[in-house]
Amino acid sequence: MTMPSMPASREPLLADTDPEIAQLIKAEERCEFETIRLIPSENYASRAVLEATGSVLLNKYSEGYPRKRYYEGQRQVDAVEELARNRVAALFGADHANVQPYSGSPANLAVYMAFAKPGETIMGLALPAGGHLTHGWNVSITGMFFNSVAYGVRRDNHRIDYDHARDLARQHRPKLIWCGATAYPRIIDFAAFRSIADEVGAILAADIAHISGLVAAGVHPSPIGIADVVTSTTHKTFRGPRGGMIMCKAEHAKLIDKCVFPGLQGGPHNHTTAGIAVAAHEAAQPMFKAYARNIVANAKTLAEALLDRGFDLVTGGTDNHLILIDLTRKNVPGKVAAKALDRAGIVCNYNTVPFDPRKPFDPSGLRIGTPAVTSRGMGALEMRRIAEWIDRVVQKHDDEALLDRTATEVAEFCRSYPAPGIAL
Ligand code: DSN
Repeated sequence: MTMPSMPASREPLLADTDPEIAQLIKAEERCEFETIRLIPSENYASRAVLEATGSVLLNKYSEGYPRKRYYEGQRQVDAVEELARNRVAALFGADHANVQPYSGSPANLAVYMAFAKPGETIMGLALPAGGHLTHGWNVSITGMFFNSVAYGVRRDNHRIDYDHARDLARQHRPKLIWCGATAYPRIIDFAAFRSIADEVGAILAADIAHISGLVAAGVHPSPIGIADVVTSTTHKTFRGPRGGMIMCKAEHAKLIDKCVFPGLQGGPHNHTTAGIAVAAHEAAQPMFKAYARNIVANAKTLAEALLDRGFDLVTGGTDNHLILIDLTRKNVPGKVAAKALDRAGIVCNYNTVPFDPRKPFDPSGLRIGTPAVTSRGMGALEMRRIAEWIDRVVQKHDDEALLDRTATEVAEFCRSYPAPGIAL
């Protein structure tokens, strides 16, 4: 059957064409509005970012890079991508930015492709210590195709063990060293990793997916100018669309570009590129600096309020957007607590803690963070209230009536805080 063409203004809306999907999207909007979202890698993209990401740019194929494409009709797309990469490079002070990676994992794979051959040695922070899968963990392709050596955190304070990382580097002489984390609440000492990499002649890659918004705002030290290459997702503290980006020194620009396309990917997702451009523009505004400062201030207040309530925190607190709660002494498994909190309208994820005696699918910890709640304008008072709810739910995790009552209170509370991008 051929579809009759009609003016867009008369095309049926999603709710008419596919009510099932429309209803699910509405339900997700409501859920994101009426819950306290504490997953540290999540956020609320602005309406402007959503608009750019949901645009007709997704209709266009653009293999290649601005002014060097394999398809015609690129006037707009070239301009969009140039704006995106120039804004990202200017924001972070990088020589070069590539904004085409589909997300963080493909961005990291491009770095492997650029600097290491299969079978060669690479080094990264172990997953159970807070590292990312793609930093060489054994279940990831990066741990299968490369000889991966993992450094960890210290037993006494759960902070990155830079001395051990240096010893391992001396012993194994990796081609590539990753720094950066996915569940680490402290500042990362990029200069320490630079000195380790220099000692063994390795390329240093910093994955700042979790903290790129904080780095852009100057709230976390920047690895630009220290690491050879810096990767990030674009949807966490950076508050853009789901995507990836790579920044590097000028000397590596051509190689990185070649590894992203044609090395790993086909056509870039131009609608995402536009969303990244908008997010970079937003992140360059003074308001964003204040936002990033508030993320960290909120995390510190929330951490203190949890400590006051007898929670153990990995490393004893936080310097960034993220808190890792060790529930061992509370005698509640992380998964049980996360599920009870979800039921009560507080969304977080269960997580391993360093040297966790429990299994990854049933670990001892909870990972929480403040980027999304800070996007809603919540501050110190609200963080204390959230700590009170967490405490209550963890203590009485099997009290169904209490969980329901808390969910109602949380939904009522959330109504006072507008969520970027959501108009109910
Ligand atoms: N899934 C992301 C996170 O939650 O940290 C990392 O890839």
